[in-house]
Amino acid sequence: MSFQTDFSITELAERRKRLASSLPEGAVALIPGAETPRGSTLFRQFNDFYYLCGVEQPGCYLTISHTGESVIYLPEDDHSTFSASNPAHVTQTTGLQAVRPLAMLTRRLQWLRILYFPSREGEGERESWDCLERWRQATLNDPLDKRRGRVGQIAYNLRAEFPYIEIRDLSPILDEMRAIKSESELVLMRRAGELTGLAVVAAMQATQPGVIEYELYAEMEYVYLRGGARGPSYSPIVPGSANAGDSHYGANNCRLDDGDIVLADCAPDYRYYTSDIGRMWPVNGVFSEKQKSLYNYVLAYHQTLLPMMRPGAMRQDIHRMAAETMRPVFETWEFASKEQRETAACLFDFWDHVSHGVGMCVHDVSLHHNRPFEPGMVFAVDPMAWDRKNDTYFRVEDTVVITETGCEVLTRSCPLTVEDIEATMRVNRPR
Ligand SMILES: [Mn+2]
Repeated sequence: MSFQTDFSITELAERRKRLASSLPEGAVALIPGAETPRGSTLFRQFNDFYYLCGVEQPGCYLTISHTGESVIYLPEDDHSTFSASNPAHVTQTTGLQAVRPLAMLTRRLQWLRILYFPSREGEGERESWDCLERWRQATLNDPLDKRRGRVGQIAYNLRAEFPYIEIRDLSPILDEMRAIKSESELVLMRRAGELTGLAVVAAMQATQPGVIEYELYAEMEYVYLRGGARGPSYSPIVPGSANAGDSHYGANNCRLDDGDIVLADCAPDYRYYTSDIGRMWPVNGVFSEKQKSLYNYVLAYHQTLLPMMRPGAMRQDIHRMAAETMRPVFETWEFASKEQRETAACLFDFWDHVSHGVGMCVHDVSLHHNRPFEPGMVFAVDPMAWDRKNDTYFRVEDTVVITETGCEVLTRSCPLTVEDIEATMRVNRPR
């Protein structure tokens, strides 16, 4: 496929127009697309590029001038559906104003004074901006490697080749735009959220003592693929009790035993959009009293946070208000032990209940951290009782979108309460 079908060409044109209106006179934005895949993997476009024009073809560039003119530069590759030798086909399909061969791009740049270019690395398969930053730092610090990533390398080359062009950061403009999801983006995010929840249901129903963590992941991936997703949007995290404290555990190769609890943190890449979830359930299908008391407490915290998600709310106020609401609940809660009570107390000081943004990648831009919530912002609500000292860990994570009046939970297809989880696990359980 060369061109997406999920957004109208009018909506894509409006995005480009909005970007153009953020540029000063005479400036041009340059957005690089993803390169040709190195292995036998399906090509996946960079998110920013896809967001602005929907073209899925390796090695392309997009320019948007402050007047709104958008031009796509295509590598000269006659195997492609989209080809610079058939400009009418490209412009009619995409709504872009012009198509040119890639060789003409440097000529276009020569005359520029101000160029807007992303500082963020392009997000591709299973990639979020934060993991890309870590990768870029690691390779740059390696004295014999020094790679910068595709986008970083292009920026470096532009500075070397056109030292007189002032290069400004395009990423904050794109972050602003991508942080607020349109209705057509939310259609995809609802489906991504639904698949995320249904996949956890499948994993719950396949759980029994003796199962290996990766078997549960396999159940989830099956649901993604059956549902039309290309696979997971990040490396799946399916730790049993022994590994639950490691929030980025990914080996998924340990056996789950009677009495253990298991966490699933996994979501699909569904037509360039994703979701995020964290659910925990008992391997034997029934929460012990001890597990139940802490799980229910974290759930109560979660259910205190959700109604506070509405337009105009501020993250730090919500953290404070939730702590105030939960303080008297905590005082009278019957915890199973002193250690458990200490673990639960961690929630008051946890700083990330209203967590990262979610969108085209699982750790999407997070503009809701320090400004009032707006309709269309999507993020994870993820209260966590995480006690390294006592080696216990409980969390309940959902992805929500802010609406005009409150919020909508995108991952609500996944059971949440002890009763619903246990009832889910009784269905089709192998005996
Ligand atoms: Mn998360």
